[in-house]
Amino acid sequence: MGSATLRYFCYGCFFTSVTWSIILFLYFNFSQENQTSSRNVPVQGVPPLLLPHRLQPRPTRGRRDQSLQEPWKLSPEMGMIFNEQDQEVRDMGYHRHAFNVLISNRLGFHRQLPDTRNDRCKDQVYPRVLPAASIVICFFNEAFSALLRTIHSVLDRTPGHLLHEIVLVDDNSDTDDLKEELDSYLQHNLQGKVKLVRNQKREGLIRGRMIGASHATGEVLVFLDSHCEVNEAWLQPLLAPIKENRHTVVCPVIDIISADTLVYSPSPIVRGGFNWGLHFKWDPVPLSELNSPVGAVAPIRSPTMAGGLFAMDRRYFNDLGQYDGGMDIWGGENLEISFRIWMCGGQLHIIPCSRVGHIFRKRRPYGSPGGQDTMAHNSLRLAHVWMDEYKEQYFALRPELRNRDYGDISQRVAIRRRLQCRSFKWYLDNIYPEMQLSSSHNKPQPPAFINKGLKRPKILQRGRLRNLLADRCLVAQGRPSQKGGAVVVRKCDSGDKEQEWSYDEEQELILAGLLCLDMSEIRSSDPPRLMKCHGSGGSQQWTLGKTNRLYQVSVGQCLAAVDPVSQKGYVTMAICDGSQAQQWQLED
Ligand code: LR7
Ligand code: MN
Repeated sequence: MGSATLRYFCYGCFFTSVTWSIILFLYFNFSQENQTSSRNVPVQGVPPLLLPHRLQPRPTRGRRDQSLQEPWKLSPEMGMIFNEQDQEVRDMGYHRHAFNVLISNRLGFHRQLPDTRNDRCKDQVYPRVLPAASIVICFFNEAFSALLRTIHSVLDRTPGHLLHEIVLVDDNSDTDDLKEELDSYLQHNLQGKVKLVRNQKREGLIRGRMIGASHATGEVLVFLDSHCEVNEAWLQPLLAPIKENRHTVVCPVIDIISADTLVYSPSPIVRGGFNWGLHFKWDPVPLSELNSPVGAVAPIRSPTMAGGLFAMDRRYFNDLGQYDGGMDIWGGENLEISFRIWMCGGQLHIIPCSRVGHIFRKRRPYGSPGGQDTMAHNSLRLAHVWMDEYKEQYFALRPELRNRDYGDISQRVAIRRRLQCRSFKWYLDNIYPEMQLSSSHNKPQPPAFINKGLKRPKILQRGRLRNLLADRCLVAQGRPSQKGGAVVVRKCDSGDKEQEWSYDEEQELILAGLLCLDMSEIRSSDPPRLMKCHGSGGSQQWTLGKTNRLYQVSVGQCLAAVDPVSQKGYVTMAICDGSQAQQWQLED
């Protein structure tokens, strides 16, 4: 940690006078990352361009056109490409950052956001006196405009007396604009409350956050990714429960900023879980948790956190053992800290009234310096320290990791002992009872229906699965009998038996009576495929919600059509957002 240099900057004065207002209209759809053309595709049923606009955000100095009800909406021109330079910004942006940097730059450092909170949140009253927060933001090669919008969103939407400071940790980025240009911007535009720490070598986000925390002096630490935007009154609801009980760790609801359009949209209220591949996933909130009369605003107990966005008493962060400094670059620390919080006497809550947007990218645009699989290394460490005999569930999925070296964990084991933490069994029984043991890969194991007396699960529904956006049906890319084969959307044909899915009481989706729609629990970013039905839920378990979404239980995501106009008809798993691309109808 001695390898960091620290600088202080000034902010203040004039940023408040500059309120960029993007008073433009919405509804556009951009070509996806893998396309290089500048084609803009109108979304079905969407109104045409209403206003001609300037593309650059414009300071309004408090003057806003009241006739525009929804000033956060984006102009269809926002993503258009007018010349070669635009094309280059967009293409390089996707290449380096995996999101649409052209739009991010055009948005500028300030923008208005839709208030995504439940209306009842607006009536909540919080104590005026709350512990002040140090906001810790680690970044590695972040897009300049996304980083600055993150910082300014905090400055713009946090009451001064609650904002102790912002601590930026540059994890040895090598992009030019994050050097002198960033120094100069911070120096000239931001006063007093922003600290910048520069790592002399790449540490990764886990040690990076520990370095940030060591420079922070506020009573509470709030961690954010470097491509976030905090929403209206986001901080008070996080600080209040910590003030009440400093062993409570809290997460905001993570709203979705689209990587392609930068449109900010609300997330449904979900909570954190994980699968035996040790990947984080989103789970529906059990009814028992939502039953309270204050359901829409009350904190929700969450077995795990996504990792990037949370608030925690600073002293408690230190007492609880910060993070595992033996973990590298990316991955695993989110489950590790979640298990540690619950098993060692704390609690982890999601706060529905606190909303922070995050740019969800389709891929991670960076690797680790030596090309190692840091997720596997970090997961091994957490399994060996925290999971007792249940680490076998992980090894059943990843047998090749059983004898892999994971470094020295003695200090972490000592922390577990010092804090007298409970067993992993206690955690599963009490905090995550929904977690099913023995996933599909825990073979040899006959399909569940064989154990249940040779009775095949009852078919509940049959028909074609039509995607509402693409208006096409889910089919096998090759033959429906081909194990491991991909699925795509093609023209619907009611006479075609190879398009027929059955949905049974085990929540399996079976194509043409042959194979089940299946997700890899090891590589949860892979698209779904067709596999032999194993009858033990998890990777083959899909819920068909009333909103027509196809939710995959093991990875906690929804099935989506990738690009409705492309003939390729690819589908993917994505964070559930209720969009049309994620709506499927099972019909005759
Ligand atoms: O070497 C690195 N050094 C860094 O400083 C690599 C990354 N970073 C920074 C990076 O610039 C970013 O600000 O660390 C932050 C997180 O990295 P991302 O944005 O690449 O991670 P992610 O959003 O893909 O992944 C999620 O899981 C991670 C597991 O290690 C972290 O916990 C991330 O913080 C976490 N992000 C969220 O929880 C946001 C919501 C996503 C969901 C679900
Ligand atoms: Mn992120």
